[in-house]
Amino acid sequence: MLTAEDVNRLRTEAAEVRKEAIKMATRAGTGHLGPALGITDVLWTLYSRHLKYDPKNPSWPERDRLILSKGHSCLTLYVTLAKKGFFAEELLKTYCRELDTLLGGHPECRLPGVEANTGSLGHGFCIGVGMALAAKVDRKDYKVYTILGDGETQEGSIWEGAMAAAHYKLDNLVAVVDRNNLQVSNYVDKVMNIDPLAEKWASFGWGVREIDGHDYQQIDAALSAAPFIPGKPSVIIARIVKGKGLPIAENKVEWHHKVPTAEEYREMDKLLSLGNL
Ligand SMILES: Cc1ncc(C[n+]2csc(CCOP(=O)(O)OP(=O)(O)O)c2C)c(N)n1
Ligand SMILES: [Mg+2]
Repeated sequence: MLTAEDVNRLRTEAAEVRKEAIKMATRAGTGHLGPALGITDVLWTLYSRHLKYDPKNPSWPERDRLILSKGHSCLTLYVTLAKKGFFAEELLKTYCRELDTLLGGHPECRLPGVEANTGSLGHGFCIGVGMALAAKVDRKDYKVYTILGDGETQEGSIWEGAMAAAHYKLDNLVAVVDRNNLQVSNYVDKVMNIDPLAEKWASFGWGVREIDGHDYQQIDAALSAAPFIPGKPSVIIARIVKGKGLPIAENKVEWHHKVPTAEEYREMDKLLSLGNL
């Protein structure tokens, strides 16, 4: 259970992560801002309270692993990793602005703290399944967390991975599905309906919880409770608002891959005190 002070701190810090991501996307003129803003609260809670890591030794063998399977949402992952000490915050300025930057439009494991190159949807989650299986084979205690999109679960590979994780009893694996109901150009249920999602995961042998992905108490409680069923992998279906925290972008399909114009930035600056670019 988080104290009111914990919740306030998480909220204030997550707001800073969002601001930085908005600035980075605006400066670069590119980025998947909506998808990245949506997962900020889950990401920040994970890195602040749950993941075991040493930013000075990113390949510490005992560390927990986080795989951003929906790799296009990397803006807020980059900011989170910088704020948690994996690399200098100064590097954030190079995001999609310098040839050979370590901070491209999709995450690469050349960057300290990134566990796998992701962006091709349906793959990161399966890499996470493999890492969780490796922990079992090696008798290691680390946990593997992976964040996937709801549209991403239309990929067949997700269900092969889900089946394998249950088969191998990977109770050290936690998947978070960003249930924002949107994908690239339309609503998920218009493109290809994935409901009933909780029942699907349960029928594949997973423990399932559904939460509000912006409620820190619920995020923290679900992450603390995993594994939900002994011997089974766990999935948290997090109801998320795509674009959360940037009012013009919230729940707007076009903000999947849109960034603020100079005019929009000025408008949002008045509301959010974003500061100079
Ligand atoms: C295999 C593959 N196909 C298509 C794409 C292009 N693509 C990038 S993001 C995206 C939509 C993803 O929707 P969702 O998983 O719901 O993520 P959200 O942005 O809503 O969090 C698509 C189709 C991709 N990255 N990988
Ligand atoms: Mg989605």
